[in-house]
Amino acid sequence: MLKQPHRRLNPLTGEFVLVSPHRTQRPWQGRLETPAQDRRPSYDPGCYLCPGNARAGGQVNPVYESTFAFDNDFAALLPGKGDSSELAPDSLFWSEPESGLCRVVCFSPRHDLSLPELSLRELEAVLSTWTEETRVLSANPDIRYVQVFENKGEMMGCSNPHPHSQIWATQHLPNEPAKELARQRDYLVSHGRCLLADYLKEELQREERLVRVNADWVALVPFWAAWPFETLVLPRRPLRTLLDLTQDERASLADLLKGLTTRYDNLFGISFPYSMGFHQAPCDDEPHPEWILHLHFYPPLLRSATVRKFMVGYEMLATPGRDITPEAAAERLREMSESHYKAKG
Ligand code: H2U
Ligand code: ZN
Repeated sequence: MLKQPHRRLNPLTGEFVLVSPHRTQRPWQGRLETPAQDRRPSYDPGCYLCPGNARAGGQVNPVYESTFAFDNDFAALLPGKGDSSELAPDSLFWSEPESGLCRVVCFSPRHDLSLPELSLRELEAVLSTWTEETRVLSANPDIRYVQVFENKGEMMGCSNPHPHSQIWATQHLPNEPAKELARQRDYLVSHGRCLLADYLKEELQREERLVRVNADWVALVPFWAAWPFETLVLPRRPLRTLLDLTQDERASLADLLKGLTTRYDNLFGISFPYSMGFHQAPCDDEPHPEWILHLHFYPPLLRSATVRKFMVGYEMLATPGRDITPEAAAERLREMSESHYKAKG
């Protein structure tokens, strides 16, 4: 076990993370605070996202029975190409129009069920909806990137407890996928192989950072994780986007996500907050042989349901850091049961 402070490189972004294992207060020795129990009704008449209710913009939701997708009533982007007459890509004052579409995807009519509490069939329906949304958005000639993500929990600034995700599709490649594109491209050019395929192969041999695997997918704590319980989900086959999954791969991804998110909830006995999302290849009509589809989970919690990690100070001004090692975090998640704490009462 590495005990000395060191830095690790994130090959997907080219950025370092500082690891200080000698500072580790082993997190399971910390007090387990009693979490606020979230007991929600299965239907909330005041919820903007429940079936049959009116949304904030006045539209009325259908009485949906599975997933439900709609245009965000307060979209951050507008469709079309934008008006560039007032904006200039000018050296120190660069500005240019950004256009796109924002969608909201409710996971289920149930107000009280988050991803780990859905059945495998319901989880598959969520994956199918994300896939169909990706299909339509990426066929739009004005769209170059489709970002599917879920922002979960009050701690992450999620505005509505009804389980839902968002999709923002944009004219330009956003920052994070742009870094990943450049790094994956460089790796393909210099090695003749995919960065994430090589990485997965190595992690499957080393085993120490694996959390949950099945026939088609692997969830692990990446070697370069910055968030305490960050995970990366990788396909065993080189898939580029959600459109490449077979029905079997969708079913096995549902299985993997249910297992992983159940472990997250069981870690501190709460509905575990996080931001998660898919990084798919850009939809710019290029083949993208460098790209491997993957999912990032970025949870903010560190030691208990109420002790979170703050990315502040040195991390904002210099380099993100962590105490608990990625290997220790993976071990903690591996130890977790996959029977959900709520089901146990
Ligand atoms: P969060 O994922 O941060 O909770 O955001 C929920 C989104 O749902 C948010 O982008 C949208 C908000 O604009 N929304 C609607 O489109 N209609 C509503 O009636 C409520 C929320
Ligand atoms: Zn609701």
